[in-house]
Amino acid sequence: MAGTLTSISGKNKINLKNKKFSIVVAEWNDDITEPLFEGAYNALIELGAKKENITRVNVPGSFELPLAAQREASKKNIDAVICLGCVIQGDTPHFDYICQAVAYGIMKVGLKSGKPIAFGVLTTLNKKQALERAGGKLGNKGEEAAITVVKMLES
Ligand code: RBF
Repeated sequence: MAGTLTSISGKNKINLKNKKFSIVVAEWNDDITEPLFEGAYNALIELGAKKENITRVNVPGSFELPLAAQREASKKNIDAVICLGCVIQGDTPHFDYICQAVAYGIMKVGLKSGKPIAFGVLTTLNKKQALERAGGKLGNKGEEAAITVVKMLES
């Protein structure tokens, strides 16, 4: 299946031993973003990254992800950034504003920096959908975000 760890495991085109990664994690909905972080971190290690080359940066909510990603991407020694967050729809239109701003902001950081920046942000209608995508029956989107930046480093 596309995007799973097994689809890339053992056949990386590049050696990740000297590549440096930053994982930016939103604290909002941390019962979801923690498993996303574990998925991303473990995937990088499994693909050959070194523990000491993976930095974690926390931000309060997903809206803060683009700025933190920009700060990380502007560092010379960072090769790729993985953004992790979880926005769950509520009763007000905040969901649409946050999701749109975050998606656009993260894309801009990638285009401006020229470095792989992954959008590992769940945008779900409820907590159940989020749990299913954070290590549940639909996999772990943090893991998939890590695989994405590795694929982009290879391309
Ligand atoms: N941040 C998230 O990462 N996920 C959310 O589901 C989320 N819901 C929010 C709902 C409201 C009404 C507000 C005002 C903020 C929410 N945030 C959420 C926080 C947001 O990303 C950001 O941290 C704050 O708006 C401060 O800039």
